[in-house]
This record gives sequence, C-alpha cells and structure tokens, in this order.
Amino acid sequence: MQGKFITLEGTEGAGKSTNLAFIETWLQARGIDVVVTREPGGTAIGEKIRGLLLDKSHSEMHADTELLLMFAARAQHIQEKILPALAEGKWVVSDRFTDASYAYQGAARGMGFERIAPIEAWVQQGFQPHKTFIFDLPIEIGMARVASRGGQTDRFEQERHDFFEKVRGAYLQRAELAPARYAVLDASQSLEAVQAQIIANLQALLEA
Ligand code: Z5A
Repeated sequence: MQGKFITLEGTEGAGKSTNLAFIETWLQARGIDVVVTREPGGTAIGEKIRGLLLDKSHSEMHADTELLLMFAARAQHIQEKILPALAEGKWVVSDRFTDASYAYQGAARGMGFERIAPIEAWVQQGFQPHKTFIFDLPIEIGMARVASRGGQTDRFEQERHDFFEKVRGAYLQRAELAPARYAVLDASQSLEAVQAQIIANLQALLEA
C-alpha cells in the first residue's frame, strides 16, 4: 500500500522543525515507517543546492535563479527519495515543499503564482502532498522565537517584516483555495495545544 506524504509550511519560527520530530514519533508509535526530510534539501544534491540558496553572500541571486534552484532540488528529492519511500508504504514528512515556492517566490518576491504553476506541473506531473500543515502565527512571534533560539541568520532571514507578511498571506490564500488538503494550525499557542491540533489531523489521515 502507498504511504502518505505530509508537508509542513509556515513563516520562520512557526514550529515546523519542532513538530516534524513530534509527528515522526507519533506515527512511529502507531507502527508506521516514517521518513523525515526537508526542502530545499533532502538528498545529497538537494543539500548542496540548499547551501547555494541560503548563503547570505549570494545577495546577487536573481529571483528566477532562486525559483529554478528550488525546483531543481525538488525534482531530485521527489525522484530519489519521496516517490520510492511512498512506493514502499512509508510515510514521508517534509519540512517545506512546493507551497513554499508559491509563498516565498510567488508572493513575497512578486513573481506571481502563474509563473510557478507550469514549473510545478512539469516537475511534479500532478504529484501533491496528501496533507499540508500550515503553522500560522503573527510574524513578530515567530521572529521572537528565532531570536531567542540564537544562531546564524540565512539569506531569507535577512528579509524585512513585510516580506514575511506576504508569505503568511499567500499560505492562507492557498489553504482557502483547497481546504481539503490543508490544515491551518494556530501556531501561536503553546506547544501542547499545537500538538493537539496536529494529532486530530493525523488521526483523520490514518482513518482516511
Ligand atoms: N524556501 C523558499 O523560499 N522556497 C521554497 O520553495 C522552499 C524554501 C522549499 C529555508 O527554510 C528557507 O527556504 C526558508 C524559506 C525558503 N526561509 N525562511 N525564512 P527552513 O525551513 O530551513 O527555515 P525556517 O523556516 O527559517 O526555519 P525555522 O526558522 O527554524 O522555523 P521553524 O522550523 O518553523 O521553527 P522551529 O525551529 O521549530 O521553532 C523555532 C523556536 O521556537 C524553537 O526554539 C522552538 O523550540 C520554539 N517553538 C516552537 N514551537 C513553539 C510553541 N508552540 N511555543 C513556544 N515556542 C515554540
């Protein structure tokens, strides 16, 4: 039986990485074989592309280059890792996927959704996640969490507040257009409350 593909999306500091580990543990406890991964990245080639994309010395990177690199990494990720795992009956949980391209490159960089859709169709051939969790919260809360975590900033984290407002708005817009695929979670709540929302959705997915 085919496994299921779950993606986690949201603005920075929303709790995706934290809850990726939670979802992995929750599914494993129910006997499911889980592969956790991330974008950009997830494969040896993809992780090299991630390095190019996040390197803040690459301030000259054109938005088209950025988008095509995201999809180059994604093509490798789908073919090398995601599809084979699903075919073996494993569930795959990815920290970000194509919704991020719509939100960051389409909305925040101003490229428009219509330039992304044909590339998505070419790379994915109709392949889509079974469920996408959108960790939604006010930008300031996410930024404060990242600041208190400390560490280096990357090329995206140097963007300004209004850039991330556009990202947030685009995620919510996409969720409204296809409500069956998305679960919008209130990520400003406590970790326990966010995880209760996740469990409710995972249970529904298990029973589907
Ligand atoms: N990008 C793109 O532009 N186009 C694309 O197609 C793709 C990606 C695929 C890399 O992503 C960048 O690539 C990303 C978009 C772009 N840039 N940005 N910004 P990334 O996922 O690697 O980077 P990120 O989004 O910046 O990750 P992040 O800042 O680590 O966010 P997070 O994973 O959602 O947060 P977290 O690490 O789970 O949590 C942050 C802190 O908050 C941490 O200390 C937690 O313990 C704490 N936390 C988490 N949840 C809670 C709750 N509920 N209460 C209190 N504290 C909490």
